[in-house]
Amino acid sequence: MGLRIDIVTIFPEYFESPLGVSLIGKAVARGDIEFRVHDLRRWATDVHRTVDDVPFGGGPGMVMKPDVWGDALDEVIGPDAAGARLVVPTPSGVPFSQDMAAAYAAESRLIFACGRYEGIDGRVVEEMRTRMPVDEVSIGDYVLAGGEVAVLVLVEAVGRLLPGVLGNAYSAGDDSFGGDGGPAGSMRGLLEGPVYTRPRAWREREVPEVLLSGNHAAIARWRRDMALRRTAAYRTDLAARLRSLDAHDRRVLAESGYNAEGSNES
Ligand code: JBE
Repeated sequence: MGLRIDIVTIFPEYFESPLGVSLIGKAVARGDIEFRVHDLRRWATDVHRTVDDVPFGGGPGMVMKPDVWGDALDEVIGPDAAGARLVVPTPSGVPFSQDMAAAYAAESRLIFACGRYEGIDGRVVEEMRTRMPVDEVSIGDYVLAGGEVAVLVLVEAVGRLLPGVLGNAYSAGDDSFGGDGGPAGSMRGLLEGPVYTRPRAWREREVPEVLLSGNHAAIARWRRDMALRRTAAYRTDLAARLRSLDAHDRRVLAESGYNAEGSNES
């Protein structure tokens, strides 16, 4: 049982503290996740430990060499690729999502390949796809210097969904994107609204009265309204995809300046 994660990178030291602390560190200590971090340069063949070369066709930057990556992945994967999935973070990948995090948390073996420079020679993914499922995934529309930070993002999103990782399993289900929201109505697809803790009054600001009322239905309704308002204001793309909205939901969205045509007048 548990999830085995291999990471291939030219910066193995990058992963030392993040994988050792907090929720992921505890999951490792418990044996729910096992990490193996591999230095790609181990598979370089020249004295300079070269892992990149100039791009065919010209252009800026360097491309990571297929021979080095191929040998690295062959050895890391081993003779039996069954049950393994290769994940390659790249800004040109499919957008990573909470649903993908949940699917990865149900896998037994993930191999992350961290590219640097302009990326990895395209034949590597082609070749590996003949042996196992390969996902090219993006964590967002911005360009990082390499896949290492993206892997940390993916690992944290997956790691917190592993059975037994979160102290309170229900709190994973209430999150923006992930949750089914429980019996008071689905929050799925909505951004979470604001949350509050003690003290009740802080710098003249009071916590919303409804949250102190003990009226659980009213609290659930208020939370959903705040979530609808935030989604309308910040994420018209998510608002457009909402299903099973009732008349009240629609009014809250409309009052927040959202209209079903997808523009936001506020
Ligand atoms: O999103 N990503 O996975 C990336 C990987 C490498 C560089 N930039 C990214 N955005």
